[in-house]
Amino acid sequence: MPGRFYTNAVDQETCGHGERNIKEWVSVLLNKFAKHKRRKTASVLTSALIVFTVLFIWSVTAFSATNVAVNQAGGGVSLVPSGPVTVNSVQLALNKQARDLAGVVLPGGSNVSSGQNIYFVLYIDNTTGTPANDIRISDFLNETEFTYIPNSIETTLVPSGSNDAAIWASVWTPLTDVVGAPDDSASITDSGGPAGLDQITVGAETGQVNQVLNIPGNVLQAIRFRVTVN
Ligand SMILES: [Ca+2]
Repeated sequence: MPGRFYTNAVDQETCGHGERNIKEWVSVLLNKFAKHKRRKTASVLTSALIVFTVLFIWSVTAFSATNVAVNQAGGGVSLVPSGPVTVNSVQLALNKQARDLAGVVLPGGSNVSSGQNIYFVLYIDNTTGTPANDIRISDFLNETEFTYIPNSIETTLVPSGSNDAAIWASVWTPLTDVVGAPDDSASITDSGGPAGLDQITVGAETGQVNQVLNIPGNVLQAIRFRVTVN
């Protein structure tokens, strides 16, 4: 069951803004270059562009950053330089489980019977104190082995670190199969091949866009749906 998961959407968005700013910055530089090329500053600007590009590449691949503000205020005001501020990036894991109808987790390799209904559960535990914004999940059901049971998608929110039993015992909210940002945060469609619904997406996944999924800090969010074993 391949799944696709974006854990650092905030970082991606930030990088996107950075790229846009850089394009504008480069555009400004190129305009300046055009105006001043007769002054033989080409080599200087070219060097500046190369240096800036190198600095940008380094900045977006880093997973943490530390910065310190230093007092240069003057004007009779005396400030104390700040302590170091470090921003860390944390990779969050996407977990997938199969469970029987009582919620018992089925270990890998478990035997199931034709006609038996089981659950699949997808969950992300945001172990940080910061919201994980714009989470996107794409998961394909193996149609040769399972048939999706319509209108069975549900979701729940529990405290970070909740165990399997606590996740199952929580209150589950139904989500519709329907796609669309005005609807809710999950959907399922037929991706082709055998007839039947098989492509589950959660959040604003490209090509099957639902409501944006933001998981609050210190919260585990789970999605579950039921299938019949073929
Ligand atoms: Ca829906």
